[in-house]
Amino acid sequence: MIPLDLFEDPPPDAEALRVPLAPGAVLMRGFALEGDAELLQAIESVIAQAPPLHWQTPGGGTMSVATTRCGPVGWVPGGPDGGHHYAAQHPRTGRPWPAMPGCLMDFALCAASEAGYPQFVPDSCLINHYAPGAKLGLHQDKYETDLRAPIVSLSLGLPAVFLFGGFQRSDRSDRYRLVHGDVVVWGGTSRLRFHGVLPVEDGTHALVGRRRLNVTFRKIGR
Ligand code: MD3
Ligand code: FE
Repeated sequence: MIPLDLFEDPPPDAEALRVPLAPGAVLMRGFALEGDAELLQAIESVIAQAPPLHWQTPGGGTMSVATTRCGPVGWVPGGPDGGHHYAAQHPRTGRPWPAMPGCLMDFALCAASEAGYPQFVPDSCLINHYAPGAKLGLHQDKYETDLRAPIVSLSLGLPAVFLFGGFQRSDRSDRYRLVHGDVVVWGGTSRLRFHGVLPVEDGTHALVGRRRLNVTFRKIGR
């Protein structure tokens, strides 16, 4: 008899799945795989109540990424110099932003703890919807009041190439491929680095379909 376990995958090596990107920033490959269906269902419930919108950029353009959000603090894209601005309601439905589903909050707390930020409690959750071809230009996220709080990001669906630049727009960028289930926690000095996403290649993901979803959990603190 050949022992059956010869045919099983080797146990995933947690250290190999944990990739330090910069001081304070860690990529946890596949961290969200186990609960992906439940997370997706929670995201779908937010999208159903508050459909993603193509917000205006400060330069008068329209973002190719469509964004919606949930949680108590209503920050949305398109503020001055590429940041975010406050919107109390969804501009089309006129309703306040949906509450953050419990499983999304639990996930954010768990990911932050795992990355070394056990105190983190998000008050805002931004959901970016990428159709094939959608991209996000290089920008900084600096509208949160407490820049010591990290940002937790969750990627689902189609893969994307993430650009991780320096502290100046003109600095060269490192590239990382983010795939379904990858989680990155951005803390420390990495919080103020420029970053963006290259146009998403066309394809279909078995669970999520023809799109990429990126969810960021933030502590805006206002
Ligand atoms: C690095 N979203 O919503 S998530 C954004 O894939 C945003 O949709 C991207 O950038 C996306 O603002 C990237 C990862 C991320 C989020 C915030 C960061 C990386 C970051 C803040 C500082 C440094
Ligand atoms: Fe960003």
